[in-house]
This record gives sequence, structure tokens and C-alpha cells, in this order.
Amino acid sequence: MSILLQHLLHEENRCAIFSRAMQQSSKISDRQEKEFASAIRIDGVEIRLVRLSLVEPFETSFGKIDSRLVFLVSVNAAGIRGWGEVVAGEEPLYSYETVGTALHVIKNFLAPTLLNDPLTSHDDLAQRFAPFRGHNMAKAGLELAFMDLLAKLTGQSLAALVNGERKRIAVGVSLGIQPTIAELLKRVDLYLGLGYQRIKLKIKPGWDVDIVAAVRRLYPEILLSVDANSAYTLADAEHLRKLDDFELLMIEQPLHNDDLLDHAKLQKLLKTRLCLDESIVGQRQAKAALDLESCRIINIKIGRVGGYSEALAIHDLCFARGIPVWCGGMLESGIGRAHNIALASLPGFTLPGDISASARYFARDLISPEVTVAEDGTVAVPDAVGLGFDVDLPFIESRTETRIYLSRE
Ligand code: OSB
Ligand code: MG
Repeated sequence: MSILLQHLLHEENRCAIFSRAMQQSSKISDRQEKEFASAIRIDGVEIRLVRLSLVEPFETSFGKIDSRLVFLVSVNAAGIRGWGEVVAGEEPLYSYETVGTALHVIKNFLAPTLLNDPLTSHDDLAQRFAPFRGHNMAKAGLELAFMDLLAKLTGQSLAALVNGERKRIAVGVSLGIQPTIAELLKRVDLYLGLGYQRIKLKIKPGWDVDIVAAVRRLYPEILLSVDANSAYTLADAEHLRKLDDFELLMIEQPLHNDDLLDHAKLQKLLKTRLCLDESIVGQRQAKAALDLESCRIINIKIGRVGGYSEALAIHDLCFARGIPVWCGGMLESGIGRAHNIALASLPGFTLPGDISASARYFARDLISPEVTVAEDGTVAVPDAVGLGFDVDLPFIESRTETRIYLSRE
């Protein structure tokens, strides 16, 4: 074992590196009492693009996919490997980022900043990424890998590293647009039977009020929400007001991704709470949205906001203002999902997340054991070190379409 690792794993040093007493702190570095005694020297960054078929197509207002090109990033130091995932899609539909843009940005800009000089802290990593504008999903992928590495080097779970508290998290399922209402009802019935605590229906013009009415008629009591992925404009306000009749938990991202002002106008016209997803790309947008009253709930996705530090800052801001948050999903593989589970263990995550069982997405996941949802609609937060799941390398290898290894010059 290297001297660095021996040092980091020593119980006293571990406690010195991260103080768990500092709850409510927005920065990971504030949870850290001092810089690492020895800096972390990253030996290499590996990128793998892995094709996984979805168990069934997933359709939203912006498109339909039947597989994911999963973008895995791993970093290694002192013989230990940390894993992250870039959640970007193959086309710039949910956001401008794609697998291609993330590959370009990581390879040419982000990874070189980590490989050149040893890292002294999480803050150090954030400072190296800060000059680069946007590309949050690319930044997050690398940051997640670094966080898993950090958790492993310091002998703790990811949830412990971010001061997560919950042992189990409540989860829901996001149901795509279906060919018929009958097909949708079949899926609602299936997932409620499996225990899921909340059903989210993807909507778009022509697939909205009627389907919500049909689901509500059969299930008057369930937690039910809708997600429009920016399919409407303020001119649709009267139509969207019809959704007020169905006691929805929230309406997620009805309007354009960068329009906080129109969301604020719409929120004033509706009884149902609005939740923002696409609009919240960082803590400044979160603060602006709350100040403007553009929404009353926020969906936090680590990828969309650029990593854990930004996700934690949004969590802390919402927690302080009594705004509920929940953890969104991007049809991640188990590796991205493991990070979502750690994040959702924080106390402000009071609504069920889009963190479904591995089997809801893929015939076989990249981790073992796979993520499972208990009958009570909860997922266990692992307490093993790092991700808390084993990464299934042989299976990843068998599905890898592209592999790129970046090392020090
Ligand atoms: O808007 O929340 C969304 C999937 C891909 C892109 C955007 C979204 C979604 C989902 C699925 O709703 C959430 C999941 O189960 O991963
Ligand atoms: Mg959404």
C-alpha cells in the first residue's frame, strides 16, 4: 500500500480530512478541516462509451430513445479507481450538451487540469474547472469520479462524504409518453404494485389533461406529478390551468429552459406548484428562481448543475428557505444512480426521487448488486466505501464502443 493511502486511511487523518460535524455547509471543502496532508496525484483518466438498451423506449416531449450511450469516466490514483458518469444524451435536446461535446471538453480542457498537478482538495478541483464556461455535465462526470476516489481513499461511503443522513430514500418512477392511454395505465398499475411512492407522467400538448384525468380517476390518492420538458409557452396558461383540478404534487418544467420570468407569471396563475428542472443549472439560477417565485419545488440533478458542490449549495439554499427538493434522473447506469442515491440521502430531499430500480431501465446494469426498490418504495443507501456497489468491469468491457485513456504528459 502506498504511503499516501496508508496516511489517508489512518483513522485520525480520516477524521481530520472531513469533519462530519459541519452540517448545513454548502461547500465540500467546508466539510474538510484542512488540506490533504499529501496531495492526490491522478495517474490517469479513462473514458468509456458503453451502449445499453433500454427495456422499453422512453419518450418525452423532446424525443424518443431506445438505448443509452452511457458515458463513464474513471480516475485513478494510488492504485484506487473512482467512477463517475456524464449524463448527456447523444443529441442536444434536453440540453446543449451531448456525448460528443462532453468528450471534447473533458479530453481537451478538463482532464488536463487534473493530470498536470496533484490535487490538494475538492475546492482545488472546482477552481481548476471554474474558468471553463458551461458544460456542466462534462464537469460533473469528472467530479463524480473524483468524489468516489476521495470516498475510497478516506474509507467512507459517498453518502457519508457529503453528510447524508438517510439510510433509505423514497423513490418514484417517471413514465414516458405511451402510444395509448391503456398502455400508460398498465404501467401505472405495474409500478404502483412494485411499491413506487410517486408516479410522474411525461406530458406534451395533446398528451396532457386527458391522460392525467384517466390516471387520477383510477388512483385518487396517489402522489402524481407531470413533467413537460419545456413543451409549453405562457400562451398555454389557460390550458395548463385545467391541471389544477387533479391535486398534482407538481408540474415540472412547463416552459422554456431559460425563462424564469414566464415561469413566475405562470406560477401566479396556477394553484399547482411548479418545479424547475432544466432551468436550474446552478445555485445562482436556483436563488433567482426562488426570489422571483418561478417555482415552489426544485429538482436537483448533479449532472445538470455541474457536480456535487453545486448540488449541495442548491440543497442548502432550499433547505434554509423551506423549499422541498428531490433528486432527478437522466436514465443513468447504476454508476450515475449510485451517486444520485448518495445525494438523495441529504435531509432536504423530502420528495421521492426519479431513482428507480436498475430493472426499470436495463436488462442488466453495470453494477452489482443492482439497485432494487423495496415494497415500501424505498432504496437502501449503501454504507460500504465509495459508490457502495461493485463495478462490473467484464460486462462494461463487453459493451464498450469507445475507450480513451488520458495520462500525464
Ligand atoms: O426531465 O426528468 C427529466 C430522463 C431523461 C432526460 C430528462 C428527464 C428524464 C426523466 C427520467 O424523467 C428520470 C429517470 O428515471 O432517470
Ligand atoms: Mg424533468
